[in-house]
Order: sequence, then C-alpha cells, then structure tokens
Amino acid sequence: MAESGIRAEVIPRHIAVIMDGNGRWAEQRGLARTQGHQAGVESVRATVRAARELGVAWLTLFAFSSENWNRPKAEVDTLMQLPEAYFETELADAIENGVRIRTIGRRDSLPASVVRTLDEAVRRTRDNTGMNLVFALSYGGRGEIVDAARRLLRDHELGKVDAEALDEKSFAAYLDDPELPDVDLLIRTGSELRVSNFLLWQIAYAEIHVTDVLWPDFGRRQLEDAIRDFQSRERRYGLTSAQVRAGAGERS
Ligand code: V0D
Repeated sequence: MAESGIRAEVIPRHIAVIMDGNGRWAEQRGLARTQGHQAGVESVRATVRAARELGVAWLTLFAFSSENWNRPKAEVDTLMQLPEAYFETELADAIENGVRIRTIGRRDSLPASVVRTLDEAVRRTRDNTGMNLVFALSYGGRGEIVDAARRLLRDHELGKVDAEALDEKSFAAYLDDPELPDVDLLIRTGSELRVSNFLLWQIAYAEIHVTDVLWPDFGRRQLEDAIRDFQSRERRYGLTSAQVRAGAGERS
C-alpha cells in the first residue's frame, strides 16, 4: 500500500464538512444540478467509509442549510429524496460497522417522510459505539444558538438554571446535540472562503481546509490531503507559539 504520510496518533477527533460545488460540477458537464447532488451522495459514501477506516470519531456533514429552503422547489424536492436513497444501501453498512447516525437542525421543518427515515436510522444505530455520523439538515448555526437560548429560558422559568452559574459548558448542553464535540478540522469543498452559518459555536478553534475540488470529486484521497494539512498546523488556542512550545495548555 502507498505511504499516506498521515500520523495515526493525531487524527482529528471531529471533522465537519461543507459539501459545496455539486451544482457547478453538474453544470460543467451539461447535467442538471440535481444530477450533481446525486453524484454527491457517492462522495458521502466514500468519505464516510474513509473517515471510519482512518479512525475519525465524529464526522458532521452539512447536507441542507436552513437557507436552502429558498432554492427552486423542484431542486428541494429532489434533495429531500436523498436521505432515503442514501440509507437504502448505507443503513445496513452503518449497522454492520458500528456507525452511530445522528442529526442536527430544525427537524420540524422537514417533510414527514424525511423525519421518519432519520428517526429509523438514529434508532437502529443508537447503541453503536463506532464513528458518530452527524447529518446537519435544515440547519443553521445561528438558529441552533437561538433554539438553545429558547430551551435555556424555558429551564430558567422552571427554576432549573441560575443566570450567574451559566457558563460555556452549561450553555452548550442546550445545543442540538450536547455531545457534539468542538470541531478540529472544518473542510469546505468548492473554493469559497466562507463559513456560511455552519456549526458556529463548535468551530471556535477549528482548523479550516478549503479545497478547489468540487464535492462530487471528493473522496478518500482528498480527505487524506485535508488531514495531512491539519497535521501540519500548530494549534494554539489563543496562546503564543512560545507558550505552546513550553507546554502551556496541556491537559493536567
Ligand atoms: C446534496 C452533497 C446525503 C450535498 C451530498 C436532504 C447536497 C448529497 C444525505 C443524507 C445530500 C442526509 C441525511 C441522512 C442521510 C443522508 C443528503 C441532502 C442532500 C439533503 F440521514 N447526501 N445528501 N441529504 N446531498
């Protein structure tokens, strides 16, 4: 096997991906945009498999943003068929390989058929202890923080929380998935240098890797490139380089 140059000891624990460029990929080939989305599902399969085999603990994929509801209705309708198409083959694979499926985003705005598909996948994989695979659907980072604030206010009215005791850790427990760890590596395909309202809270210290590769052309090789790029970075969490070299910030 070819040498990958990846150091197994420092695989990012949480990788999040903005899967952009499906429409452009299709247009370059004279295809309909929806054919780009369908090709994108193949890249999801390849990337999930590669991440699992590399030992990534959490993989979060931005499948549908809260802003994507403004796309043409025909495109939205096609997109909403993709979760079911994906699970026709991949649910059995997830069960077999210990993958735990989770979702974040405004479930109440999704078609009932999509919610049923998601619920079944989440339920049938909930006891799995391998990679956590998170689909962000009808998701926006600001919306998630507002929803968290709403849940917090409800608990406050019930006398369950004290304003003075609130801190970052206790606030994070109100986010869509309280177990979702901070993102180590944020990957964006399709060249744009934007965060686009993806995981805002969780990307506070993320390393960002933007590639010109369009999502339907992304797979194991490109994931390995992104991880190699991540492994070349010095992560400082607000400290100086000298402090990092002196070992400040090490978990005691
Ligand atoms: C289109 C590129 C997998 C991004 C990938 C509903 C845009 C292909 C899923 C999926 C989409 C979602 C939930 C789930 C299992 C699979 C998906 C959408 C779009 C939007 F539980 N790919 N995918 N969902 N695309």
